[in-house]
Amino acid sequence: MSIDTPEPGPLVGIIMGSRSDWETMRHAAETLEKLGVPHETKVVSAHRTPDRLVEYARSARGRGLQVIIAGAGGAAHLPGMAAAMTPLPVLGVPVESHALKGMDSLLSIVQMPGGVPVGTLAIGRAGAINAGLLAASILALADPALARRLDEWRAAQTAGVPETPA
Ligand code: RP5
Repeated sequence: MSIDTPEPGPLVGIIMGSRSDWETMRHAAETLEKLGVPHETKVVSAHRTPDRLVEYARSARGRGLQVIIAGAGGAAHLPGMAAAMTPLPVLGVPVESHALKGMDSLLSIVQMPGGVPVGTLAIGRAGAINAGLLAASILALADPALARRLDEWRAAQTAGVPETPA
């Protein structure tokens, strides 16, 4: 970017309950990077840093964010609590836990009470990638250039699938 064209502010906020979630959540960031979607990343724990969560979720829309991707493992309350405090769409990524392989994370995130939605993705890396793609699709509804980049991404994926297994 030149000095005349300031970097656009982040449109997607990627939050995660711990630094240990980054190995999974980096796939959401990398997906957005490939698609040219401005985003930010932050560790925000529902349990260990509740005040940081409140500040983040309540200020998200005012700061220009349009979608939040929240990843957490175990008793994964982060996506649901974020959704409780922002009108923005929240996409939840269940991080694979050691003890229960992410089933705990999945059930904690997916079983929201009616009225406070979290769009829940698959456990682990696939969920993080798809959260990035889904966030981009949401933004693409109002961004034709991004919609074209998504179409190109899909076409490249299709072209990369061989017809024979070996
Ligand atoms: C959750 O606890 C985090 O989202 C993480 O998946 C899990 C374990 O955190 P660490 O003990 O590795 O920091 O809050």
